[in-house]
Amino acid sequence: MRVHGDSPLAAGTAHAYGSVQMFQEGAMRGILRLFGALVAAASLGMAAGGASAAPISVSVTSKNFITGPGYGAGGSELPALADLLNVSFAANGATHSAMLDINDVLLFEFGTVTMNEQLISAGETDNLGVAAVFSFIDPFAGLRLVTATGTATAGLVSDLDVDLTIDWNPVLVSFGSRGLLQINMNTLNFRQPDQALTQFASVTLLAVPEPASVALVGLALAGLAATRRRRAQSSVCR
Ligand SMILES: [Ca+2]
Ligand SMILES: [Ca+2]
Repeated sequence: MRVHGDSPLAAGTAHAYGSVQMFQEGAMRGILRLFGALVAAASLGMAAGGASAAPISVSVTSKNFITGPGYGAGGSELPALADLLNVSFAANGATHSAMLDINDVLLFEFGTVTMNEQLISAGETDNLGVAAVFSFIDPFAGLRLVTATGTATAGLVSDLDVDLTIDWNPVLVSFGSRGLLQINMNTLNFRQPDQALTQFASVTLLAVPEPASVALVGLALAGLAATRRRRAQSSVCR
């Protein structure tokens, strides 16, 4: 697996972890979890049999965020009235491109998310879904969404606890017989007032699933048939 992109982990080597230390604790944990998920996804891809093919050109832009109606600035901050969670989402709009072999990862900064609340009221904890819009140029042209649930906990933000979690759901995107892309993003955990976290995104080229699955089933059936033959032969010998 190779990692392409503009994040500290893009080098894909052990020493890349050292440069991650400059990141905020929350972002680092998120990135490491994301990286773990990437390794797991890559292992899965390899286990599935990874058909070898020419590298595929992947080019994608971090277009924008679409936020649920629970987010917003303004309105009342009186605990009894407050109903908008002040979080700003900014996609950086940059385009990222790489030639990916199967299991390779294009890892890049999608944007920045900042929470500007001192106190979260009960009324500010609902309707906090988010979608991130990816605009692809290669290997297909079009938009793809990754969605997240947002979970806020009412109370003072300045304590040590996590106040808002934005947890993304990985998306698989098929592009015909050439294979599958998986889009994923690191979980964001906000713990402090006025905290800004970097939102990373990864695009992984996974193995072509169908032929590999068929091959695995074929192997299993062949194994079963061989076992039956051996049993039949040994019972004849007796
Ligand atoms: Ca508010
Ligand atoms: Ca806190």
